[in-house]
Amino acid sequence: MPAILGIHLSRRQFVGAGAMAVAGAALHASPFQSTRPTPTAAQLQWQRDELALFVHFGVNTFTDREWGDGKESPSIFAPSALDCAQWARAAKVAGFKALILTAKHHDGFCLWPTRTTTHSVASSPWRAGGGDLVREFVNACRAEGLGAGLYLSPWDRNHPTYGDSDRYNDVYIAQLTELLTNYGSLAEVWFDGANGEGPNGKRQVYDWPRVWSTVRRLQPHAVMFSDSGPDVRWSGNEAGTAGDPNWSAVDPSRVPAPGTSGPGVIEALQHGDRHGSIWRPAECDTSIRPGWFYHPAEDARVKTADRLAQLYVQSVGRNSKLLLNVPPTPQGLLHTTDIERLNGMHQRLGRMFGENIASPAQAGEVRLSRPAPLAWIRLEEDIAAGQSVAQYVVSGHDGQEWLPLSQGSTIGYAKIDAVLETRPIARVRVQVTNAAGAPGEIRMKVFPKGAA
Ligand code: FUL
Repeated sequence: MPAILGIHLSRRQFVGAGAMAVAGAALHASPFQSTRPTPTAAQLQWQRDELALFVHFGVNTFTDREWGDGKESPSIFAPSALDCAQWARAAKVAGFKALILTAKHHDGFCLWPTRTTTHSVASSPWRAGGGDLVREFVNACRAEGLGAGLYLSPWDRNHPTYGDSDRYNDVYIAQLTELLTNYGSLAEVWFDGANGEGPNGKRQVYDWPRVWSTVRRLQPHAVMFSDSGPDVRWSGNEAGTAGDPNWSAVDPSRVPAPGTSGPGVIEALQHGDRHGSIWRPAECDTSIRPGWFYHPAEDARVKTADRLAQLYVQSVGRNSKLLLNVPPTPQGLLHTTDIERLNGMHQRLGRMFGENIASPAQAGEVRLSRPAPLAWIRLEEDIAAGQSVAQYVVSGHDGQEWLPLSQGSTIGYAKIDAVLETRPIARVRVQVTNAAGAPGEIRMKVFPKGAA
């Protein structure tokens, strides 16, 4: 009987083995769930994209504010050189696989010529009122082979029906229907949870079942994001970092959808649930600048390439996805500093993870193509079959003995660990010491020190 639990056992063997000694420690008694949640094809694709670019653009870009009050005149919306192709090109070059645009933010101004309100680009001087920014955006994404997603704020500070629940719900569904039917296939639909109405503000009760069924019906391949799903959940902060551990499954009773209030909800969003019954992975959103919208005063406060590369490790490298906001200027272009930082991030990631020296795994152990001091180890479960690993240890052999390299809890799609050991390593192995289900083979990628 193998003394070490995990990768070199088949699923059947693992389940049959029950509680066995694991590298000297007993496997915690809880029995494996017989059926583990698994991702849909859309959730799998969403996760494999790893990086998406968030684009906050609208009347706030012209008022220098973060939240508009809905009283802005459409006449202020006048980007002088708007070029969605520039946004998509910058995203593509930097390794991003999808973009998500604020089709409508909380101020209610619509970036497409909707029939539901005159508060839209149709009333603006941009393209003499004949423009459709959503159209230009999706076309630009497609031209680069990137996924397109749309953010449609439920909170609407302009529409006169907001707060008259049934009437506004009809308006909201009409807006959603326009976006879901007129612009081809969408990768993601983003429902923001913010509401700043305050105690004396308007009370709107959203019809989420209707919203979700509308998206399912009209865009069956899109994932839906909100604070708590239904397909993708918020990671619980706007810093761009995932929790550790981070389970892709959740217990729906702990994360009422949508909403983030209530005891333990943020923690549940950050960490997911080992025993969760529903696959609902976490998305990490943050902005390259302090604000979500462009402000000239923040031109010197753009995140550095190093920080962005670190965010990749703390999001994608913790079984999540990074949605990085890069807001266009009032010209309608991404700022040159932001593009330079995106390119810098891409170059750093290329240096950090460009050379995998692991040969194909044999029974959880990989031989390195050359002995080297190591910088990073990337572990991956085959999440198409679910997520199982709850605790693992990675060791490296230097030709004489096994040395500890890293240890952690969950793996999921990817877990990236920095290696502190400085001696040259010739072989690397991973041992699973606790699991929620029968773990399949764990892929290991090993990156040497030096280049970064
Ligand atoms: C928040 C919003 O209030 C911000 O303006 C931004 O859109 C962010 C992504 O979500 O809830």
